[in-house]
Amino acid sequence: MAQEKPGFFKRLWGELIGEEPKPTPAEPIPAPPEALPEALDPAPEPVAPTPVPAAPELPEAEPDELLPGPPETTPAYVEELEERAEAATAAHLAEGVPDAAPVIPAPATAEPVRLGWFQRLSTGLKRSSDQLTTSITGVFTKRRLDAATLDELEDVLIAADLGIDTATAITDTLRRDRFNREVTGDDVRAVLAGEVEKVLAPVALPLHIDTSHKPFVVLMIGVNGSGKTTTIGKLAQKWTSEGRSVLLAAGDTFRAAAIEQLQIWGERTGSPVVSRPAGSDASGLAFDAVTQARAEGRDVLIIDTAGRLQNRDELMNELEKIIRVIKKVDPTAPHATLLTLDATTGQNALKQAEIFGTRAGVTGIVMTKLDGTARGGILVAIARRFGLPVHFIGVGEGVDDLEPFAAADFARAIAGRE
Ligand SMILES: Nc1nc2c(ncn2[C@@H]2O[C@H](COP(=O)(O)OP(=O)(O)OP(=O)(O)O)[C@@H](O)[C@H]2O)c(=O)[nH]1
Ligand SMILES: [Mg+2]
Repeated sequence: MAQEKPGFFKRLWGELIGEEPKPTPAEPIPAPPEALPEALDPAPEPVAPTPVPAAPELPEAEPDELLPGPPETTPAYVEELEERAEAATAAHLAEGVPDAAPVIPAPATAEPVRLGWFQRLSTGLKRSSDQLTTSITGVFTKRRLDAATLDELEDVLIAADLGIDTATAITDTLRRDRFNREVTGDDVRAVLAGEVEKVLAPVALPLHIDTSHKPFVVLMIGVNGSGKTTTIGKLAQKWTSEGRSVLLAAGDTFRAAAIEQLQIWGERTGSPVVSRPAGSDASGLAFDAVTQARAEGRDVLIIDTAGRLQNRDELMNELEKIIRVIKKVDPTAPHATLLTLDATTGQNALKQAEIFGTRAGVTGIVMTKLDGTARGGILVAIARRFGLPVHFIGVGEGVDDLEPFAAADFARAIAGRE
């Protein structure tokens, strides 16, 4: 496997350790959809696009200004993100700015050699693990384990987004077993890997498709640019290649480019796409999609949604409405509500998991972009805090860059133990 493609472990590891982040090809933050009127009770009807209000005079945002900023976790960053989203909305409404063309990565088949899973994981996590292991080595070069060293280590682990509980568990284990003895960076990494695996093992659960539901309805949710649509493409590829019949629903009805983006994934994976013109009601689209998937006897329906910041109440209301309307066709649906979390977001991902979890009943997590971040440790903090199943991780933009989540691999990758 070591001779295969420098794979997931390598990429994940590379990101976890300390190299300069390579810029993730990012899309402009899309304008958030307007809250749509509750128009679907009892039966959903197509809803006319929301009238465009007179927009305030805002400077037209340059595409670059709309790119997600550096992954910071401060309230200022979140505020900035909101401001950008609002500016994008205003510019869109005021100028009728055409949607940016969706960034669709080239099919992964262009890649001549496919790397093994563990290699890809470790490469992806390299930045996170480099950062951690370099710091650990700095702390533990020829030192006896004393209270000051343990404090320093705790700081390193917290800075790596692992969360205070996990950081404390690691330092407690070392204090108990190794206090006043000489300890190497390797010893510490072994304890780190063990502790991380302990936290992640209970949440590393495959996404089971219950075939008694036809269709098994998957709703994809998350903040802007977190990887929802790309993950849908990857899942469609995976499930169609397993022989399942998949229908996709372009539930991000706000942007024409979002619909087009899903249609391209549909073509690429041989999955038909249910869509409506941009500006249509997302709930109505979801209703139609479930009805159509049921009539066609589809195995799986995957519904895309517009990106929304978790603190935008009206957008979270819209999400609740989509779920209510889906239940009108099948009261047991959605059968999986997957939250995509962008690993580069850092601590804000905790808030996203909390609020999307409460408002939309998240059943599982897909963590994306673990190939481009030094903040992979956040997955450990999320697992410990919420205990939500982690089904998959995204380690690239290609159609095959989605892997079932494996706790031991992730733990080895983040601790730099190849
Ligand atoms: N490196 C990397 N990039 C990814 C991954 N998943 C998604 N992306 C990229 O992230 C960007 C946003 O992905 P989308 O799938 O459009 O995200 P989204 O959540 O649908 O975005 P909105 O619909 O705008 O809310 C695209 O450039 C993707 O190619 C991943 O696992 N790794
Ligand atoms: Mg999308």
